[in-house]
Amino acid sequence: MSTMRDWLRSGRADAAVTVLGAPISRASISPSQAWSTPPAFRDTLARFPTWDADAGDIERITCVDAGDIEGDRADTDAAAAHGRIATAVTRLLSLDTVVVVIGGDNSLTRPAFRGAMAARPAESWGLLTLDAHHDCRPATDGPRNGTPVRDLIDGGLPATRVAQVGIHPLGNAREHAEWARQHGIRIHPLTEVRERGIVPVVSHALDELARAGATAIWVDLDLDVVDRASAPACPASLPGGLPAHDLVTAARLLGADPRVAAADLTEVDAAADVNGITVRLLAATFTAFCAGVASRSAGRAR
Ligand SMILES: [Mn+2]
Repeated sequence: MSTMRDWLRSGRADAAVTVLGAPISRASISPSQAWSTPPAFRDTLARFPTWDADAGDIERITCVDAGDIEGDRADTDAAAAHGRIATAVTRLLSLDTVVVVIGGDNSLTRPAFRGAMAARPAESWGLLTLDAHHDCRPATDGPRNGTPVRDLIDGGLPATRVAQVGIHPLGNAREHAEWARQHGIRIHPLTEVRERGIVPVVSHALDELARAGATAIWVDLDLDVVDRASAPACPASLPGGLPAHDLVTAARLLGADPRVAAADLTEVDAAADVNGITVRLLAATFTAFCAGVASRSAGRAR
């Protein structure tokens, strides 16, 4: 076994990491074929080794591919697929494994997070996003890829248990940014990341969530946080976004933190990619996250 694709295929039932594909795009505000991404992601893992020079051997831990939920292409909206995502996440997180959901558009974060809460109700769940956007639009037309954070807060998640890293200065309407700030979301804009560096900012955000009482953290990695030159397949990525290496570094750091129980990687539309740039970034981000999980205390690795 030498590539991440082989590692994913080597699946064991009691794996440290479980991958779930969520091929949905009906809830995307911008036209998207994000349903095409999970299979492209798996193929691209063949380009990545199971050894991370910064974090060590990923094969110290095992992985299982739980496959894809049935997507939303045959449906008129994402509602039924959202239900399938919640059910699948609840089932998988009932086991002692770190779940990684591969989207699909960012609307999946709401049902996935709710599924996590149902699986482990004794935990106080927190949400850490790397996203150019607050995703705090009102769900006037139902849950979309721009509404999950507001949906979760309106549904009872304390806003102080939400931290957002990489908010782009040109990515949000004023009223949505004000909603986020007024409700108490911990906001770390791109400019702060540039000044302080990605590692101090992500570490700070994790500590803020812990201080707010979070005992388990869901990480939402919306790849549109990254500069459009490195994430051309994300419908809403912008010029001047996060450098690709900052996302990879953040993923490794987050994977290594035992408070992080699950993650999603969203908003990549593989059908719109340019020379594999975005799907390879997706695969690299996943690989770094797994390297982080592998570097957790030896007692938990298996
Ligand atoms: Mn988003």
